[in-house]
Amino acid sequence: MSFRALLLAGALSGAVLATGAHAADLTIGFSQIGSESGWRAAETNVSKAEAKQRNINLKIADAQQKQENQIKAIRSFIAQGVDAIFLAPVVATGWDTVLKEAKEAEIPVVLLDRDIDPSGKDLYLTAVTSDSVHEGRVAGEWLAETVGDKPCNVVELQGTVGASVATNRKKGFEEGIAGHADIRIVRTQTGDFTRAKGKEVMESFIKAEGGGKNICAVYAHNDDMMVGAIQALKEAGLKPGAEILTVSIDAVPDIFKAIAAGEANATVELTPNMAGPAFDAVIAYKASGTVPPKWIRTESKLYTAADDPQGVYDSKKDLGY
Ligand code: GZL
Repeated sequence: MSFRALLLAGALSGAVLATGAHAADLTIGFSQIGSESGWRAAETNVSKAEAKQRNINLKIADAQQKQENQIKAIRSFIAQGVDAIFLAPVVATGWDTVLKEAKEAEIPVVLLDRDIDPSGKDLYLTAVTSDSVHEGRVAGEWLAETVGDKPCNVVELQGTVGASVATNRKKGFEEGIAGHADIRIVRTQTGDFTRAKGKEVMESFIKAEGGGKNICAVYAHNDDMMVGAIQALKEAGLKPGAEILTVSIDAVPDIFKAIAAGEANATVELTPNMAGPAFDAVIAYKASGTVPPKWIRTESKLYTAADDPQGVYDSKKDLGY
């Protein structure tokens, strides 16, 4: 029985609340998007490790990137009477009804790695995410600094349509290249954050852009789509990382392997450990009513070939990506 269920059953006196919830009594339901990318797999693996460290009973539901599966999972967690719900929202809209049900059941919700529309601000306790506009801006500024005043046609692989991070990374990148009129996004399409789709869309960009000779740079909203794009570029006889610049986001091991091989140029790091800060916020909230800030922001860092890519690859390769 979860801590909350025991409480409801009256089996726990107010004294426990005064002394605070013990993490070991907490059961948390995590509505995870899926396993669409190496970063997502790492987030899931790190969440399990962080829960184990805190003796938290973590129940993870994989939605295979479908919002309706996430909504079903949230309803199931509510019916089970979990102590808190983690939600990595695949898209930013369509959550009000089910999050209102969680609120009515007095089950706190924490968003992980993506946001929901501001109208839902009162429906969750806190959001543990990066600043995805900033990530896009860092990527755009790196490209602007790298190409200087030369003209540069960019093709963009967007993340999942409607995902907060896709909207924001696009916005940030455009801010980063603003003021450089000769850097232009000439093609943009979603690759849904996956390697396979990233490769497929890149193949279509190559065909549409004169066999690729008009392409100066590729910007991908995550490294997995970039790894797919690199494969497509190489199969077309092109030289990613050399004649075609690449910049993407996540800092997964395989992008460092590509940078070390001279086949990619830059990535912006996103920590897979969103669950650790989320667990700590829930424990403090349950134990002493401490209300966390509405946004717990994780850091971002640009990596290029100057940052020992092989060493970074070696340090990341066993972290569950
Ligand atoms: C970003 C996260 C994104 C990753 C992708 O916070 O939501 O989802 O960048 C993943 O790899 O699919």
